[in-house]
Formats: sequence, C-alpha cells, structure tokens
Amino acid sequence: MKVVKLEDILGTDQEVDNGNWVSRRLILKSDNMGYSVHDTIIRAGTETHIWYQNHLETVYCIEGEGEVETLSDNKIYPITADTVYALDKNDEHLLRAKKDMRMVCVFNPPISGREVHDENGVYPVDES
Ligand code: 9YT
Repeated sequence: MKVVKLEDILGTDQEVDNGNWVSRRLILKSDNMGYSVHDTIIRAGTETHIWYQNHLETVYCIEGEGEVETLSDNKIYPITADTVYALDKNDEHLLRAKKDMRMVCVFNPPISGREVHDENGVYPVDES
C-alpha cells in the first residue's frame, strides 16, 4: 500500500503552480491506479479558462467559494464547500474563485505530473 502526505510533496516536482492555481499532485499516472488525485488551491480573484478535451475530471470543493461557467450554454454553477462537479462532457468552462478554493481533483486518464494548461485550457494527451 502507498501512503502520501501532502507535506511530503510540497516544494517537489509534484507541486505545480500556474499562477491562478497551485496543484499538489498526490497520485499520478506512475502509481498505476488509472486516475490521478490532486489537492488544488484556486486563488481568490482569478478566472481560469479550462477545457480538458483529453481528460475527464471530477472536482470536490472542500473549502472556499467560487463558480463555474460552462461555455456551451453560459450556465453559472455556484461552487462552495461540500460540492462536487464532474466535467462529464469534457465541458469547456471558466472557473472563477471569489475566495481561495481548495479542491480535490480526480483525472481520468491520470496526469503524469507536470502538466499545465495550454493556451486553450487543455492538458495534452500523454502518449508514454
Ligand atoms: C479545478 C481545476 O480544474 N483546477 C485546475 C488545476 C487542475 N485541477 C489540476 O491540475 O489540479
């Protein structure tokens, strides 16, 4: 069995900061679980364009306050603690944080480790 403590990955390659968010990647592709698990802080006052065309993501907000706007229909979903959203249609969206938001994110297929969004809000396909 594997045990990972958040404090042990802070400041390592498994902590990825893109400015709007910092993603602490706890379980990665190399762990061979079929998904990755991240503890991500979305910084207050930011808006991030995201479109995971190659991944499904489920996000559990455990702290903070913000909203998601899905761009196909311009619906706005308030997101606060104890709320899950699942991007089950690879939904293109804007993520806005009113307060710092702490999110537990699960990706299928798993993230390898260092990915950040490209200019279209996408993570690349990992062919390795
Ligand atoms: C909630 C969300 O999609 N945040 C962007 C970062 C991403 N979840 C990650 O890599 O942890």
